[in-house]
Amino acid sequence: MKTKKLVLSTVTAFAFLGFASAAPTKNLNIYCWSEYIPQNIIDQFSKETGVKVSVENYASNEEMLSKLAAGGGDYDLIQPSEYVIEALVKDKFLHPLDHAKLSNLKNIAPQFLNMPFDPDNKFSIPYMAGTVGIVVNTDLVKDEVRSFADVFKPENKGKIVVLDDAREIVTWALLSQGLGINQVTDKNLKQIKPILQQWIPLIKVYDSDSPKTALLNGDASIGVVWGGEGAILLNKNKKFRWVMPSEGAHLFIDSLAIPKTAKNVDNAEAFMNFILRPEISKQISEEFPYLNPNLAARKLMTQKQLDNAASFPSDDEIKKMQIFKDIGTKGSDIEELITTLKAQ
Ligand code: N2P
Repeated sequence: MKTKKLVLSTVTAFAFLGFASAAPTKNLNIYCWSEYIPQNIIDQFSKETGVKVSVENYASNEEMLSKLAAGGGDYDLIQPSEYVIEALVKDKFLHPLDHAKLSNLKNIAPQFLNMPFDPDNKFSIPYMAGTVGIVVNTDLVKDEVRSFADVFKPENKGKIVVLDDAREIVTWALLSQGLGINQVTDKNLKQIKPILQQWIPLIKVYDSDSPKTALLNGDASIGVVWGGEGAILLNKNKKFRWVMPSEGAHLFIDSLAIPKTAKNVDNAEAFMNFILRPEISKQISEEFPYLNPNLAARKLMTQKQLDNAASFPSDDEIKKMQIFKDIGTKGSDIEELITTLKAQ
């Protein structure tokens, strides 16, 4: 008898609330890399869930971090790379994930789960992985290109497009000296400074959002770009060739994570689980052909997609790749170094 009364009053309370105010808008604020999450994926999610999604883009991890540090934005979902997840976990900035809501995480290849930057994926799920390599327009560059050293030759002055990313540029110079990509010490920065002083004046275009554009419109004939951008170029025209730099490359793992300050955690987790669906993840790869860590999605992809060397490096190539680690305050040293050299 008592129970029944309680149930009845709960129902009445719900009905009352329902009439008293309109259903609250469901929101999700995403802050992500540009050219990475297709608009039609956002639209499908909104249609299915009724969640109103707003998206803001950034072109580098550092741009995202400085906006977060300045207290800007009101984000529910961010998309940092591995070394930034590592730093944000250290800083206790991320919201722990409810794995009960992430049933599709099982679709991710084991090699991309439980990585050192986030053991047990407590705070992040892999979105896409990839590497950075060289694209050559073989109509315009006739010399054999195998390495970063071959790109940054005086003959290529004014023909080069590169990512506008200090950590990247410093990495290529470190690799060219046989140094590890995380060995960012004062001594090594001193060693690579003269190399960068030769390289930087040769560069024509800096573009992290869409480095393919300069290669497509002829502003550049050779470039150092994200794998997914290279893959798009290979698909567009046979004159473009992808080269894995002989000095080495790095493997990036870009993840989705929820800031502690997020107001719409449930919607953020729902979006995570949505993009982990094989059918959705496959569609993401169609527009942005990176190294898709989702094995179930790969099963739905064509052989042509899987054979694109810029999207999917070979297992041997991947094994040799290093992964960025958080380098703490050395991060600002390299920003300063590159800014100074660009201005010279
Ligand atoms: C997508 C950028 C790729 C992110 N436009 C590289 N970490």
